[in-house]
Amino acid sequence: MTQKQTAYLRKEGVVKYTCPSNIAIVKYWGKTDIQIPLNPSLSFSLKHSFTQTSVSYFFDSANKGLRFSFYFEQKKNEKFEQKLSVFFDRITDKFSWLNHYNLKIESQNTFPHSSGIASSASSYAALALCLSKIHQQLTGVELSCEEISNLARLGSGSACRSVFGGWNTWGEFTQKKSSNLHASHLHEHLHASFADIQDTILIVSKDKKEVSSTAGHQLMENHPYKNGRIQQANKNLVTLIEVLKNGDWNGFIEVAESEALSLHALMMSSTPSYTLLLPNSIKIVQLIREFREQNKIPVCFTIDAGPNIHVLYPARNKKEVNEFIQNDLLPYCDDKNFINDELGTGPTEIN
Ligand code: 2P0
Repeated sequence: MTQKQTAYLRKEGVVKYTCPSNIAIVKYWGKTDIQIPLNPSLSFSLKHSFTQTSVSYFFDSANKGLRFSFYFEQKKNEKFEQKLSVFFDRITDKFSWLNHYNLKIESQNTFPHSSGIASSASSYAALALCLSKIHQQLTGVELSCEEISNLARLGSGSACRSVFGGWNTWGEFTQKKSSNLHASHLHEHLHASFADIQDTILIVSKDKKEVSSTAGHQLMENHPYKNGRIQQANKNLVTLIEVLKNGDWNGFIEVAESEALSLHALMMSSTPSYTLLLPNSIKIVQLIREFREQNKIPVCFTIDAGPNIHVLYPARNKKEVNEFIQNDLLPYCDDKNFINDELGTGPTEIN
């Protein structure tokens, strides 16, 4: 046994975290190197849509490299184990104890698969939190939230924003200290109507999408609108931060809807081009705009990389918007499926 191995503080243990997904208003789309974003993004963390992950670890003197197994909803998931191998390869230089311990990772989500909620964001962030905690238990070294966010980014870009609750930026831009390596919590005093923002996710389709986000990011590399997109996101981000401070819902609506439709326009103009929106997605977009115009209620949409629509509104308008959703929008959803969510406070360690 080497000196390094005997230095670890524990032989075994188990850690458990819940971690929310997040929804971006200014979208991350395109990357260089290992999850370095082409443009800065801004999201808020959800409350009810989260992943719960536990990692059990035990020291094995016979180990000569990483050994782990992954179970999703109690079933062994070899496909995700392969993805996780790539992640672990990226982090074993920082966490050398990974070569000496066996890990059993067990994960489950509170939201259904392909529901328009980014499961990679909450999964990798939850795992990063668990690994950081184990690191602390074995070495005595506690990582900062930024370091944990950096770790989550190496699993999935958007995951770095799930390590914090509330509103978060990720990616460098001119007017604020924000890093490409990790997310940063927006510490500015935000208007109360954005501190209780509601997000009702309308499930237009549960089918697995034809083009993954990772493939979509790659198509930005030679995209004809790449530079224009980078400029647009930077401008929208600066505007959005002001809007959030001032409680300017009209400004918010303009940025949120422009970002959502621009994201899908980038997909439609990639080579090869593709569409993830469905006819019912567009119908819902039109109905939200009509309802807003007629009722002067601040309600708008954002869309992730899929056909499902996130309906955003302040808590004070919950009653009218929920009635509108029930009566006018659910008929365009798959089996009238939807998920009510809202801004949340971030991850929790389960003892
Ligand atoms: C976002 N999305 O900002 C954007 C908007 C989807 C649309 O980040 O390859 O799962 O793991 O870094 O983070 C989805 O992409 O991709 C995403 P990887 P990720 O939330």
